[in-house]
Amino acid sequence: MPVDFSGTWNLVSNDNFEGYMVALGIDFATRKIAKVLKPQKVIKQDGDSFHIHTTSTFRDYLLEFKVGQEFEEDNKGLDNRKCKSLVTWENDKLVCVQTGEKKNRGWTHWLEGDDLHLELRCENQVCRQVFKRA
Ligand code: YOG
Repeated sequence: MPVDFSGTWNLVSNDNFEGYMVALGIDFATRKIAKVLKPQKVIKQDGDSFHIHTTSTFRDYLLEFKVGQEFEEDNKGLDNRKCKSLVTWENDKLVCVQTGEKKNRGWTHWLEGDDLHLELRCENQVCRQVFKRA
C-alpha cells in the first residue's frame, strides 16, 4: 500500500520559517504577520493525484498536481514568483523541485508516526514544519 497523506493537519512546529521567508524575499511587515500563523493543511490524495490546501487567517494557498507531471506554479499570495514544479516519489517521501529564479527551491513531505512533516527549501535555507491531525 502506498502512503496516504490525506487528512486535515494543524501546524505544531515551524523551525527557521523566518530564514526561508528571507530567502524568498518576503518583506519585513509580511514576515511579521506570517511567522505567527498556525496554518492548516487539508490534503486530498487519490493515488498520485494531490490537492493540498494550506489555509490561514492571513492567506490561503491551493496546490493541485499529479506525481511525475511537471506543471507551472504561480506561488500566488506567497512570493508570487512563477516556477516549474515537479513532484516525484522518493520511496515514501513526496519530493517537489521548484525550478525558477530561486536556486535550490523545493519541498519534501513525509509521515513519521502520527505526524506530517514538511521541509521547505530555498537557496541555503531549510524550514522544518511538523503537523498533527486535527
Ligand atoms: O506547501 O508550498 O504542502 O503548496 C509557504 C509560505 C504566508 C504568506 C506556505 C501564508 C512561504 C506570507 C506554503 C501561509 C512564505 C509569506 C499560509 C508552503 C511566503 C509568503 C498559506 C507550500 C506545499 C507543500 C504545498
